[in-house]
Parts: sequence; structure tokens; C-alpha cells
Amino acid sequence: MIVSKSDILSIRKKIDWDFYIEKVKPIVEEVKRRGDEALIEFTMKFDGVRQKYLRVPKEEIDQAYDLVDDEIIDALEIARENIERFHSITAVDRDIKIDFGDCILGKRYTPIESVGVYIPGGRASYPSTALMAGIPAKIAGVERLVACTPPDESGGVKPLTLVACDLAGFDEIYVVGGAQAIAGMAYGTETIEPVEKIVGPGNVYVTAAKLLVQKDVAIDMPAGPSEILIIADETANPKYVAFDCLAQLEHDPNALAIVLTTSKDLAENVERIANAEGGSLNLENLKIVIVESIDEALELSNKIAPEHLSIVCENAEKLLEKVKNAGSVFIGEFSPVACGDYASGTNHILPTSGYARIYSGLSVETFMKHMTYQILTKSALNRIGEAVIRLAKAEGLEFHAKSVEIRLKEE
Ligand code: HSO
Ligand code: ZN
Repeated sequence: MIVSKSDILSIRKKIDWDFYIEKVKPIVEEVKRRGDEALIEFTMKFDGVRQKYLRVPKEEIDQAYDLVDDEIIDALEIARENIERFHSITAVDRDIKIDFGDCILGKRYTPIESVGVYIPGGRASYPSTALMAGIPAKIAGVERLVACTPPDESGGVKPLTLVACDLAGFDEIYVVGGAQAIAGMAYGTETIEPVEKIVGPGNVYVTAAKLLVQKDVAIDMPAGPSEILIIADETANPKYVAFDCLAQLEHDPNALAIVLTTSKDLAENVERIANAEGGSLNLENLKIVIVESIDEALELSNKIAPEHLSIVCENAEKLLEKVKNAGSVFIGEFSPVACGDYASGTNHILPTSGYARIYSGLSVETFMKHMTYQILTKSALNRIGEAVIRLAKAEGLEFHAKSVEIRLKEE
């Protein structure tokens, strides 16, 4: 649908998080109180099955390899290799130790010890998500990597998801989904030891539960429906643009695809192809806007802060430096978002709903934190001691001042 510029900025539906947080509160409380029993009850209530087991046994994971097509395992291996390569090289978890002459100051990174990953089931069941979360976590050095995923019809986990989790390096896999899974990972039950950080996409209930437990554990970012924004000029191939939009829309009836183009021809062609090919999708959420210039498109895009930004126009790479807010950028006609979704090597767990203004996608750093340290010599103490004393006294903190004074006095 071709829409106006003014409409495009208010296109996203606002989610009332307080409403969903209230809904999941009793679930989280119940899991906190009754542990495994509550996990089983909520699973029967919401998923309509009883789990075969809460933790997937090792033999089941080993057997899963025989149940998955070898070609799919090969594809997972290719994806793993590329994700591992990119994430290892781009990890900025480098310890720094600076010698300032009279003192040494440094920064040291350490992994978060235990992390839980929510891997959605049902319509949005993606084994690829296990790779995207697990691989950077293991590169970071996370010791205990836990996955929670809702049960399938048989009360277990699909072999493909098990293989993906295993290839990604998960240490424990639990069959539980929804808000109850988040509560289980945050507070622990008889079977699940609590974790320190919870990451991964999920539906509104999962996300609301993450927002609720974040006073006690770290989380990555709130997740909303998937989005793509494509900036295109008359050189773009309308078929490629249309199919990238359809690929995004197939994620969810609420997924969003926006095309900002300087070409009326391209706009009409994309609309025509999308209508002809994407009949089963919610094409209401394909929004095409004709803009005056690529600069105007970039300005709008920066305001929207899309999860995926695709740039298909002349000098596309040059425009990267003008992009301020986006989860992941796809440049040129041979860079479909689907490649980043699976196998080029970048991450597909990205900020949606405009959160790209303040959050980044998952990376090795997501699973680390850093500490600073210092080694001061007496001469460093002489250099800054007086300033410390003065500031401490100005703040009325006598003992802060004294702790330095006594050292300065001692020769
Ligand atoms: N586009 C999704 C990720 C995904 N696509 C998984 C296919 N499988 C959110 O970035
Ligand atoms: Zn996708």
C-alpha cells in the first residue's frame, strides 16, 4: 500500500507493557513459589501437553542427529562456521592495561557465568535462533548455557532444535515455554538452577515476563514483531525488494515492511509483485512511501530505527555512514536479509520497535561485563592525593579524605 510520509512515523502499534506485565505476574509468582510443579501445570494449561521430561536427556540429543536430514545438518554447520568467525573477530572484549608512568589503569572483561536463552516454539520456532544466541555466548566464555523452549505436540523438543542447540554449545535444554520458562530461569526450580542473564526473542508474554524479572536478572532487550525498512532508488530490482518485504511479513501478521523510494515506478512494481506473490500474508503491513531524495529516506529511517535496514541504491555503501539507528544493515542488491537471518555470520537477534535507537543486537559483548582496575604508586598518590582530599571534604566525607591523608603523611 502506498502511504504518505506523515503516516509512516506512527506506523508501529504501541504495546501496553504494563497490561501484559500484570497478566504474567501471577505466573511468575506461582513458579517462584511452587517450582517444577507450576512449570508442569502452566505447560498443560497454555501448551495443552504434558512434558515428557523437564530437562532433555543427553541420549535424546544424540539421537536427534539421526532424525534430521544430513543436508540440514550441513547447512547448520555452514551457518555455525560463519557466525563463529564473524563473532570471534568482532568481539571487542579485549582487556586493556595502560601504563601512565606513575600508575596503571586497566579494563578486564569477564563472561557472565550462566545465561538462559529463550527459544520460541510454535509459529516462530527457529532453530537458527539457538545458533545466534548460543555461539556468541560460548565465544564470550559463558560456562553454563541454558535453553528453554516450549514443548511440541509430543511434549518434547523437535530434533532440529535439539541439533541446533547442541551445535551451538548449549549445556542444558529444558522443555518449557512462555512466562513460566522465564520465571524458571530467573528464580530457579527443583530442576532448573537460576541463571544470571536471560536473552532471546519471544511473544508478548515472554517479553513481559523478561521485563518483570529484570529487577533480579539481566535481560537483553524487549522484542517486538520483526521489521524491514528498504531504501531504494530507480536502480533497485523491484522483484528483490518485494520478496525481501514478503520474507519479513511471513514472520508474523504484525511484522512490518516499509519501502522508502525515490522512484514511483519502483513503488508501483513492488506493490504489484507483492500483491501477486504474497496473497497469504498480511499485506496491510507493507507500506510504501515515495520520497523526494535518498537523504530524506535516510532521515525518516533514522527516526524509525528499523530492525533491518536494506539499502539498494546508487553508492549504497557510502550511505552507511549516514545511518544512525538500525539493528542490522544490508547493503546492495545481493544482500537479502534472509542471509543475515541464517548464515552470512551477523546476528539475527536484533532490536525491534524503534529500540535500535538505544540498543544493539546480540553479540559477544552481550554475554560479558567488564571491571576496571588500578595500581597506583606513591608518586601517583602524591600527584592526585590533594585533589581527592579536597573533593572528599567538599562532599563531607571525612574518612575518604583521611584514607588518603594518612598515606601521604607516611614517608
Ligand atoms: N528475521 C528474524 C530472524 C529469523 N528469520 C529467524 C528467519 N529465522 C528476526 O530478525
Ligand atoms: Zn527472518
